[in-house]
Amino acid sequence: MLEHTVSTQPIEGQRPGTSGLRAKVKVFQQPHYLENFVQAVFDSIGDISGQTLVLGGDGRFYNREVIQIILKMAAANGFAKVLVGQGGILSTPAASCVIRKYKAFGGLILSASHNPAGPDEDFGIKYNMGNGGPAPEQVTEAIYARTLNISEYKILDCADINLDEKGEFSMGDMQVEVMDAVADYAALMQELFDFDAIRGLFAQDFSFVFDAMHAVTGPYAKVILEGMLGAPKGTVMNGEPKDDFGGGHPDPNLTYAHELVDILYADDAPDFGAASDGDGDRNMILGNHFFVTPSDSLAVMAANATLVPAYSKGIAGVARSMPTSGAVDRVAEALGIDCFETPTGWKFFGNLMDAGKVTLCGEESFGTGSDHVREKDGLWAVLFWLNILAVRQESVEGILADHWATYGRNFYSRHDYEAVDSAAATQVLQNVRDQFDSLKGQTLAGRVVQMCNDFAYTDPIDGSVSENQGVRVLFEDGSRIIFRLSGTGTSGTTIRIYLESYEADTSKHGLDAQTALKDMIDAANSISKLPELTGRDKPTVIT
Ligand code: G16
Repeated sequence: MLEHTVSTQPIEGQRPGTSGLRAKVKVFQQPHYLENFVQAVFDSIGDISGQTLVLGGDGRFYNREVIQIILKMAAANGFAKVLVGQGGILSTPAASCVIRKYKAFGGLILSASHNPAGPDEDFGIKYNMGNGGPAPEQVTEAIYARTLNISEYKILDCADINLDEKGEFSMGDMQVEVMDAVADYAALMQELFDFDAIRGLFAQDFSFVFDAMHAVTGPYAKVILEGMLGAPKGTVMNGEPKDDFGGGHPDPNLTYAHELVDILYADDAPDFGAASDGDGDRNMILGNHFFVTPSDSLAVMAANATLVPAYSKGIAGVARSMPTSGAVDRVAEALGIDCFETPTGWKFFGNLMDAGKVTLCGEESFGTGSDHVREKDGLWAVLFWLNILAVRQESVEGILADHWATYGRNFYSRHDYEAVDSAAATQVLQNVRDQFDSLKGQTLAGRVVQMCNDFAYTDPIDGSVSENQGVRVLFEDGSRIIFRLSGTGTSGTTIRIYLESYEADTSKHGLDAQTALKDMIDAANSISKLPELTGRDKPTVIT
């Protein structure tokens, strides 16, 4: 078994985005592209000799080949042990769970999340720290800086490991443990939730469909929902993971999860529907003919947390990303707990959770989670809702109507314009920035503009500052229009417009969000000149 040091040269464009490095598979397949990035990670995270690494991915095309390369590089770089999910699989929250449970040094997670998979589609890789959470910006920036001056990487010349067989194997001096990808995560879920109550719900006249979208959550959902909780066989649809996700786009939203949406809006719709994404960290919650926005879902969870055993003593605080609606802020105020507003990206919640300041976190981008791991967690969110439904014995719509009656409704929507020309997208945001001074005090969409700014965040724990995290138009009545460029796309640029308006009047709570926000949508288009600059007359995706 030979250890090689291979000469290489820096490759442009390896700066991690909102959630790691994402690019087309063909880019990752270029000579040295993957190896350079992995070596840059190993060179930037401290002394790894004798340490344990967790490794797994969402099973997308190229996952298995990448696992073998990383194993050989980990061995050559001095790791003592790698814990790898059977078949090379670990959902993102399961990877976080395993890192924490076995006190690993960190983990490499292979995923481009909800982005499509296949030879011409996307791949991704990110490093998670020993707390189980995505590396913070200081670390991702150090990794990026290393990619710019890398000159060699280390790799072992040896046979592949059989990833399908559980057990312990040797690779040079390193031990590789191929472990059950589901067991540790399932055990953690059983500790958090009232499985007896949920089992009782399934024994009643309660119908539920979970869409795994041919992605990583299938095996987890089958074991937990159909196995441990006794949901009828067939509750999990599209439960066989495929390396191209069945040709689909496993993003659990109203556009891409349309198969599930059609079922929940049919005449004989079930009581409850949910979906998760490519790597199992996002979730969508649906009732019979009813969609729960991720922002509302977080607020409902916070308001009902004490119904769930793990949170029965109350929650320490909550956090949401800046573009997420303020619905949870109102719950936090009523509970007398802190609510933190962070930039987009789960990595910003880690410090707050480690410091014990927040228990629940969420983002408008279909992510919710708690301090049980340091990633958002799709199946956890579904179990949280099932636990609430089992205790309250009300419909999803009934729970939301009650919630809005108590706290008021934050009408909310996000409009995405995908694969836009990058220069045009930058100009859309600049147009708004150019009007920061003149908009202040003006009436727009029937509301007075209170202030405009570029959102900046100072981490309350380590004092690090993150600037330019979204262009904001904030109104006196609490309404908001926010413009951001996505940090996760791989084709052109995606513009996101986030729209929010608060309504206290219960008689108006039944309105459709697009109708309630119509004047805000028109105002956003007009101040940014988005239609003129992009040539688009409607968003690619509305959530
Ligand atoms: C990632 C991040 C999330 C973020 C989302 C959207 O999710 O983990 O924190 O909200 O991207 O980011 P952007 O608006 O920059 O595209 P995932 O599920 O893709 O890993």
